[in-house]
Amino acid sequence: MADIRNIVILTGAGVSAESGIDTFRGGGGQNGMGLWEKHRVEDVATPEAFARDPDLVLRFYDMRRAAIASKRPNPAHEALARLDAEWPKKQGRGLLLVTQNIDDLHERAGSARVLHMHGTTDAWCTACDARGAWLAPMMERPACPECGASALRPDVVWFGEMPYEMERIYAALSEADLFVSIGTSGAVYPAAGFVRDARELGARTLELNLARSEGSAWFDETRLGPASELVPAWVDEMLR
Ligand code: BJW
Repeated sequence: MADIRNIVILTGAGVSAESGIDTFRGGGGQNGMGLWEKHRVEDVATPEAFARDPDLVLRFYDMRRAAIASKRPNPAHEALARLDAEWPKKQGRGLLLVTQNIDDLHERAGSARVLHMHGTTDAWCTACDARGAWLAPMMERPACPECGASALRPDVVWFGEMPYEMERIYAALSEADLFVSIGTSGAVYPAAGFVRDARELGARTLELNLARSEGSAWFDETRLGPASELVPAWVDEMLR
């Protein structure tokens, strides 16, 4: 791995599936169904769906926040935290972990540099723009601790909204020697386009997934299997 200095890692729902958090599009979660069960995520994870039926959306995120709090990082999160700690210590080497997941399992495993491009389990006040950690239900329309308005929503990125940290992500992709995608279906842009961007900018590209993603043809290499096995083995290779 002597020629690799800068790594960008993208994770999706598949990295948390073995912690018991269901994926969005089925397969790999605890109950084998997509997270929204009867609904296509594209129909409900939108600002329009929230305006139309806020109870449906708030109930979903209240349940999700509680479920996430009860889960633990798995060996894939732990291996990525080991890489995060060890890789940059070798002079001049950089690593960025970009996750599409709103769960905090990367942080709880010990990863320090994590960008949540689709948000977190925090609350966002649409009246005063304050953001902060939130554990209580939002269904009851609690008041914002900053301004008192009952205008909290989950601090997540829905379809049609701009993902977070895009400038930092594209800056890291432009310097990456290796782009690694872990447990994401490649169905949602702009994340699904990172492999093409990274490749065109000169990076080697590696996919670790239970099944091939939609953009699988763009990867130089694909390894198929559960993240809890593939990721620790790949991290061992990188740190050898
Ligand atoms: C395992 C495993 C195991 C299982 N081990 N692996 C037409 C063409 C192109 C784009 C568009 C278009 N029309 C509209 C768009 C844009 C739109 C979009 O992509 N739409 C698609 C439907 C086509 N995108 C947007 O609107 C985004 N914003 C945007 O584009 O802004 C403009 C912009 C322009 C230019 C630059 C930048 C911005 C916003 C997207 C927001 C997505 N939000 C959600 C919800 C977040 C909150 C929440 O968590 O509830 O994000 S949707 C949902 O999908 C969530 C996820 O992060 C995201 C991706 O899902 P992920 O992680 O890939 O999960 P799954 O379930 O799909 O896949 C699981 C994978 O795990 C599978 O591959 C399994 O094999 C694998 N797996 N078990 C390893 N044990």
